Amino acid sequence: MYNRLPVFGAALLLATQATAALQVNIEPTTLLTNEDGSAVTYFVVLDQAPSAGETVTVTPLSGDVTEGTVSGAVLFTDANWDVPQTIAVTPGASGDGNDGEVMYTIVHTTTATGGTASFDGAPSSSVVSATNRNIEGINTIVMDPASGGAFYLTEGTSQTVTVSVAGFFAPTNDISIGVSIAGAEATVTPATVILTAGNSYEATFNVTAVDDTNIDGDQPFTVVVDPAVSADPNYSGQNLSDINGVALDNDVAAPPPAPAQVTPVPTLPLFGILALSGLLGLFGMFGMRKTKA
Ligand SMILES: [Ca+2]
Ligand SMILES: [Ca+2]
Ligand SMILES: [Ca+2]
Ligand SMILES: [Ca+2]
Repeated sequence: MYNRLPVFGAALLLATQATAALQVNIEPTTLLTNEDGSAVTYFVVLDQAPSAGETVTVTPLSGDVTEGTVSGAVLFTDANWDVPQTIAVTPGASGDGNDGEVMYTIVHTTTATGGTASFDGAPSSSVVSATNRNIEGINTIVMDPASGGAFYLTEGTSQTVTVSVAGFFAPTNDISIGVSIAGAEATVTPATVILTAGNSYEATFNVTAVDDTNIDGDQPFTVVVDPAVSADPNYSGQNLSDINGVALDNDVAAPPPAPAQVTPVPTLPLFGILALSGLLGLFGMFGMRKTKA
């Protein structure tokens, strides 16, 4: 299922590190969650193979577990070092009052055992900067997921985004939000999300990475989210963050042309022709002798 991700890992390597230093690569490095919302993910991968027999453990640590907790450590060996592994970030729930948008960081420690333990203490390419949005005591609109590895989409695959009202006061009018894609690497449908009393002010849109035929590598795209349009002043103009995604290329170079087929030597017919010419030659010699005689 992760057939594209080794190449993604290679892209990360190119993007973040050109030297031979051992490093743990992290993508994406910014995350946005909502209190009571769904978890988002990011990827971890090594920039080169550890030594034979070595096990590398990358452990994430949340800087604020009341606003976001992380899933457990991920392990790499020389067999899976280039296959990105997922870490999930679960947002801290509501119940902590109207605390606004709280930013915190997720750092990583790297340990290694076995082999030459070459990755022991290896640094990470970046910390992850996460933001958990408050939903209490305000009228707000949220998207889930709003960021993260869910938007690293292999060409041809989609991600559904749920848009809903998370305010304490129900809207008094419909809310419309336009969504569009910057660039040609993805599409979005529908182009307008409409929250109404009929759908309990919750609707979805889909982001799909375009399955082109270009061998163009992994390409970034942005889901542009327009400010909300509504006659309810509590919701009008609310401007949700745009979504940053990556279309993971699934096109590969055509294999080199097969070597030209060598026509098998027709040994038997050729032998026959040679034998026939030999016989004809003999007859010719006899003929010449007769003429001379
Ligand atoms: Ca909070
Ligand atoms: Ca809160
Ligand atoms: Ca394609
Ligand atoms: Ca492509």
